[in-house]
Amino acid sequence: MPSPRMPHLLAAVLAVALASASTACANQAVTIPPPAASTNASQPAAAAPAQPGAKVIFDTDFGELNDDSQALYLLLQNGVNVLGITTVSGNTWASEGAAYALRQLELENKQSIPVFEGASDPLMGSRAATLPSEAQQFGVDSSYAGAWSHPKPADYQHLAQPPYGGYAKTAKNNGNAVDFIVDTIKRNPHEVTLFVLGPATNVALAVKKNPEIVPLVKQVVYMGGAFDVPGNQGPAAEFNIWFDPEAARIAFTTPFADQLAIPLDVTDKVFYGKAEYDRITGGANTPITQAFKDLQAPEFTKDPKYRTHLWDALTSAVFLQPSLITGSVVRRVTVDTQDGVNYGRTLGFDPAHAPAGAQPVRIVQDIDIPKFYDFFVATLTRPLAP
Ligand SMILES: [Ca+2]
Repeated sequence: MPSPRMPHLLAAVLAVALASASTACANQAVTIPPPAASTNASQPAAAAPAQPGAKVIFDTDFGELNDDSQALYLLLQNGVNVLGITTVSGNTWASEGAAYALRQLELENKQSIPVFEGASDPLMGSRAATLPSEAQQFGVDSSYAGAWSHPKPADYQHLAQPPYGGYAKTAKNNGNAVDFIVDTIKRNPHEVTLFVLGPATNVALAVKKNPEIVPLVKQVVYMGGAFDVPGNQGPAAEFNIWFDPEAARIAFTTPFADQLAIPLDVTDKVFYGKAEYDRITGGANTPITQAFKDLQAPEFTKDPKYRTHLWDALTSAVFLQPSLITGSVVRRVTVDTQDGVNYGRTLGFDPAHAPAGAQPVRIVQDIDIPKFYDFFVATLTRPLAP
């Protein structure tokens, strides 16, 4: 769905990248992990975080104490070395995400972590104007459209409402998010895990502009997709993929050495409600637990039966504690980018019968939910990590 609203910079970058990337990508020497069978063995969660000091780039459509925010708390509270945060439009505008991320880093005394504002529109441009048509023709749920539900702010310091606690004193980094991803991976070859917690626009631009980074990425971890369950933005697509299907297709079909997806197949099974909220807020006050009280209490006061999912938070949890995974499967993955009812559907194929280009991705299907919540609550109720 091309759109005249595609920003000139993005268009230029993509045009240059697309012209050179296909052959460059094909020349990369990449180790593809062998297909693995489903696993269902339940293992006890380790007591200590598995990834202290791990290097992460956190690519995100960040909101105030939303699932991206909770995912960041989990990483930082467990000693992960977050090298930088790159924002992308999805649930929020990229500019809003930058403001919210800066504010949270200030709350955690982590102002040294740089925040880069990334792509404001999908590769093929905004579809905000055609949402009614998508809803009418394809059953897309247009009642929720993330960033497209409200006007884009003038910039990250002029949101419709200031962030919780006010605007951060720290400014965003004025560099380019895509260049930051590229440069950081080159400076830390085979060491960086790329978290993709929103639409994959920044990642797609990075691998198309600089395909030489592909074999240097240690791992890509996605929240996204719906393989054997319905979408949450209509019958076929999960929101992150639906927002920028072309970017998701580029990302999933890039021959990264190691790709891990946490899709709706597992996140649909994990509910967060007042019982979990009470566990987090029932103990000593910390800046984190106070934020939960200030931002979530009104929802539970209004409706004690309110519940939601934790999406991105599960992504951080299984990265930190892989033993939480009790069921997963490797499939070769691509994304349907044909205009129609399946626009944005993630397609996972038997590795032995997959179309050309689809890459192996480990898809998480089940986690140990009680152990996840023990880990989630323990992490979020500890004093702030130094
Ligand atoms: Ca997200």
